[in-house]
Amino acid sequence: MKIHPIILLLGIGICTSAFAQKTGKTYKTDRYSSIYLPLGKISFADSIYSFSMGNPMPLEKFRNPIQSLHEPNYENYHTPNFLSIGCKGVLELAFTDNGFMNLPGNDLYIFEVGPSKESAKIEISTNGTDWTYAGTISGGKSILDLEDENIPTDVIYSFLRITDMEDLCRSKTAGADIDAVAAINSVIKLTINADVIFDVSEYKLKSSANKTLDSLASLIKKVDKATIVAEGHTDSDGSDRSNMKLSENRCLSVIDRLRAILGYEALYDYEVKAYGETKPKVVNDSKENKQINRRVEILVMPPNDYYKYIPKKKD
Ligand SMILES: [Ca+2]
Ligand SMILES: [Ca+2]
Ligand SMILES: [Ca+2]
Repeated sequence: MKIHPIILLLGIGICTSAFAQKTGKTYKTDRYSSIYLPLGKISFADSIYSFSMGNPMPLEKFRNPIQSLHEPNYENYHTPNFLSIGCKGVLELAFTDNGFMNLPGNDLYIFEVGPSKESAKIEISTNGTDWTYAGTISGGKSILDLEDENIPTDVIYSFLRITDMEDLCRSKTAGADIDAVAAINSVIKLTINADVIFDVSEYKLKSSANKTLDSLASLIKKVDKATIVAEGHTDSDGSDRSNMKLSENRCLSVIDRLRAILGYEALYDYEVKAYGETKPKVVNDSKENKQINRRVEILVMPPNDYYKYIPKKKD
């Protein structure tokens, strides 16, 4: 018998207008416009996954890939605070403290700088190996709504690839000029090994779980207002029904503790998604694999009312 995941909404309506939202931040995109990012400086690409300089190359001072990471800091065309990727250059970026999804509204913003807006192809990936076309930036259009390419709405991506499309190959800054890459719809996802916080088949937290949940809470605190989703998963031992119940109870234990640590007055909503054994990460065919499947995944998402502040795309 197929058992559907149990989804409980534990959120309490919280009046937020009186509170300052310190995580979200507005960034200037040019002299006249700006963009609001719900997760502020967490939103940006964090590390270079790979970089293949195009040909012709830009001047040497514009070749430092690190300049494409973190918050935008473009000053002017002569100051090398950005990376020019060269004609047909390929830059692969990784998001390490956040991921991005196709959520309502625009999802990605590429800070392509300098006087000429060069076109580039954008692809995205969950694992850095399999890539999906996500759109093209060109002629001043730097924003992408993943909905336009029918990107699924339940997948978290962690990699983004930019490929220069050869608009301006003979220039001091040949190729697309990347100052920063932002995930507008940013989420944080963390996985807890269930064995670390629970005894076998139990849902009461072990006393040694405190340390794990404390450090989880301090990560969550990077976001001052969010929906925290706990997703519970088991291995395939035991019945479907008992595993569903176990994963639900474990999520509730984790949420109860997080709530206590983060404070009941904090601006978080909580949600539990129990999946039992229906979504294994790996095949349940060995002791090691079963341990990988026993887990609680924590998703930290800015709540829906963040998105209404994001400007709608113009074109
Ligand atoms: Ca980041
Ligand atoms: Ca979208
Ligand atoms: Ca930069």
